[in-house]
Amino acid sequence: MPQIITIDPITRIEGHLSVKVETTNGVVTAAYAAGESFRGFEAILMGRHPLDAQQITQRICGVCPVEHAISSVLAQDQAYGVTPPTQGLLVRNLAQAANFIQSHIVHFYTLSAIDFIDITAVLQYQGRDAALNYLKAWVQSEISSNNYYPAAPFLPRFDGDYLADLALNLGAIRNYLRALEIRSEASKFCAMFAGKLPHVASLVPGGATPRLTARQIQDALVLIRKIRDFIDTAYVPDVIAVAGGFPQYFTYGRGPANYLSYGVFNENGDGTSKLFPSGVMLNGTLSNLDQSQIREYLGRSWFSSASGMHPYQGETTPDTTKPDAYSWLKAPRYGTNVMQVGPLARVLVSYLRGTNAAINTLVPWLLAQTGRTVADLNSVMGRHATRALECKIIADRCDDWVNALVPGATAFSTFTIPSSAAGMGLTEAARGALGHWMQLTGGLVSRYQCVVPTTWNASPRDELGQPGAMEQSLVGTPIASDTSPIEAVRVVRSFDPCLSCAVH
Ligand code: NFE
Ligand code: MG
Repeated sequence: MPQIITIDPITRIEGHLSVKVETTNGVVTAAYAAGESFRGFEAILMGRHPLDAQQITQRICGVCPVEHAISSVLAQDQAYGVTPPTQGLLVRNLAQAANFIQSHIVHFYTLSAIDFIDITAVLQYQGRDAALNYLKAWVQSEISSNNYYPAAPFLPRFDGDYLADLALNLGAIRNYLRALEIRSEASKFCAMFAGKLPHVASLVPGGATPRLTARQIQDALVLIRKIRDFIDTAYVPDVIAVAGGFPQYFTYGRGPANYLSYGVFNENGDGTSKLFPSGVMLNGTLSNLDQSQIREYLGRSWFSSASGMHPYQGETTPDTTKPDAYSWLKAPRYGTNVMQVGPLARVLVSYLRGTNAAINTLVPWLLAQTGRTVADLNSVMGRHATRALECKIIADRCDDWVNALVPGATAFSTFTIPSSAAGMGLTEAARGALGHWMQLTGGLVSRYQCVVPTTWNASPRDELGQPGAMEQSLVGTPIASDTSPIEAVRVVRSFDPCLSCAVH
């Protein structure tokens, strides 16, 4: 008889995810990931003015609002037939890049690293750093209280399952605290271009509204150099150290070898050149993206709408009584293929395309540092490591984009809104491929469908019975303790899931 372990809620992710795994002899043989809330943003948009779309869709999430704004304005650019000027592309790239950077740093340090580094190492800290001494006192009081906090898995029951090296642990703990400050610097950097955070103000169809001064551009340069220094001296080395301490996590979390990237960070006006190119990998073979292949299946999802529709035809009608449904996520597929999206997909597609010089250098460097092959990156550690590499590549490129800004230049092209139109905005969010598909009738939104990164990764089964990417990745994971299934949670967290986005 399989043992059933339910982890509900999964902490240190965004939104509400319940994961149920079946284990036989301590190894996962099946997994079910359930998104636990309905939000209804696609329904909220019906009948509204389209210029509300980039504001309303940002409220899908407080972590990746910028990317929803970008997706929406890209859909509107296409519907209105408008192309932003170069300054507008730069401002959009910089706002979006800043959001990736803060998201990746938060994901590693605040959400994931404490699954791997030994926070109790701080008890041996003897220096005078006030923040570290504060943390030391807190850890001491937690341990003596004997509270078993799900958010703080550093209690004695997990002894022996963390990095053993005291210097590495203390360094990572120091960086955990620095990461809080760098995250806020990245958000400040974002707000320089996007007006405010979260839920930015300046991104509009046709480009962006800021007219930057030379002083603002100079300030942005100072900030991005500080952020780049943190990525180079803390984030990337800490991920490599964690990878070195947990080699088995290059074998846990293997998902389908299918990867989807819409491509992101336009380097020219028509979007044909991107920092991370688009592409589809099916069982290792790379082909060009054909967005008409995108479908959303609803066989096991709580919706009564027609299943298997392209987002230009899809609808979102909730049905809480549907037999056999178990998730509020739809199940996006490429054709009928289950795809992984996210940093791993972007880095692998870019590496195979060979168009990004930094990736051409950094991927072989990563493999040499960790003693791994490209195939091993399809794993828990591969997801963490490619996320860190892409964070470095994006931050380094920001330096060039800031230097290309022209003080006082307009970032905006004018447009008129047609009565009837359609447009799609395909971009990438920190967690993967993000698309908005919009239709207008009588100048108002008559259909709006979002297909979101975590909807791809954490989707439930489809009508063919195929589990989603995260569900497949959990299979094969050894679980040492039924009451503390930390190994399964590490697999889930490697996807950086955001269920708020996924159910939208
Ligand atoms: Ni709520 Fe989001 C990102 C988007 S994930 S965080 O990144 O779109 O599904
Ligand atoms: Mg949707």
